[in-house]
Amino acid sequence: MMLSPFQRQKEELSGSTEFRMIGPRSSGKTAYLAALAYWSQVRKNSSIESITPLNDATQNFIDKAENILKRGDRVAGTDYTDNPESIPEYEIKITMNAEFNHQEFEITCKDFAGELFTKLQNKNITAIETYLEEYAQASGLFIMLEGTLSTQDQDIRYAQGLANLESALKSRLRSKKKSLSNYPIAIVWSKAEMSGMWNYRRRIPKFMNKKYLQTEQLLLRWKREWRCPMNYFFCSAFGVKGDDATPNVRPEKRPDGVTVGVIDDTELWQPFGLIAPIYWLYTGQDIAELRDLEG
Ligand SMILES: Nc1nc2c(ncn2[C@@H]2O[C@H](COP(=O)(O)OP(=O)(O)OP(=O)(O)O)[C@@H](O)[C@H]2O)c(=O)[nH]1
Ligand SMILES: [Mg+2]
Repeated sequence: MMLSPFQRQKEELSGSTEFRMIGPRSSGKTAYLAALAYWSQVRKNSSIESITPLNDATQNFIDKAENILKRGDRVAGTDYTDNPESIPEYEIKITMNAEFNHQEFEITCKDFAGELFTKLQNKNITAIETYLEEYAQASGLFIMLEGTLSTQDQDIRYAQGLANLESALKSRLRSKKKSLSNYPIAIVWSKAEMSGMWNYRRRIPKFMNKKYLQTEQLLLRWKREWRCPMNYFFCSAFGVKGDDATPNVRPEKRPDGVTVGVIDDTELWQPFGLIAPIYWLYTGQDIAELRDLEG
């Protein structure tokens, strides 16, 4: 039987995967990557044994991540550029723990600005041609959506942006003769430690149906039409404090007056659901345990 790269057997797990992320402004993309890159240096008993940066850009990013995650600094919004080729590519080697037979795999991704999603929502497609090209070349897509602001308005804007993304990507994949059904898409809802999400962490379809109906319907149509692997995840870069499920977050006012969240108690920092979507994008395997684990 021929296996697509997406359906690797556990024993065959080696090599690399290159995915691209997209998500609205402030959905938590940079914080997610920072937590992913830095977590294994803090705690050794997660699903990850080690994370190794494979280039200088990744090492620099990890050094910055340390300030956010150890000192509770604010995450800076990512600046938009017209030329995604100028954005550093993060290359990370992930080594899983003994329970996962110390499996190793490499991922490559870039931290794009949320402004890109705004342009998609406004159907400003010509401005983002080079980005779309990168998405079409990648082996999978990581869509990050913030789950805490579940207004009808936000739901509609997500659905609009995703509808425009779907049609723009479809034509590019087709013109590259790439099969739509071989393009896995992970939908990752961020900030899942917050009330309104935490209780749904094992019932994500229910969460989407209740709080993001338009988005859910759009994604179901997308999956049906492409016949592609699509899976939903919850994650939190900040996590909860201890066992009482209190979100480990403190509101802080930025100089411009906007209130943002920073990690409250960095000693108790314990993110969750970071690896599950990447592991799935790479192997096609959805491991329940990884969804719950910090790493
Ligand atoms: N509560 C909570 N807040 C988070 C989490 N991750 C990120 N944030 C906050 O969400 C805000 C935006 O996070 P970023 O990581 O900068 O979001 P982004 O998607 O990179 O945003 P752009 O670069 O503007 O596209 C910041 O105030 C973060 O502190 C999380 O897991 N939980
Ligand atoms: Mg960012």
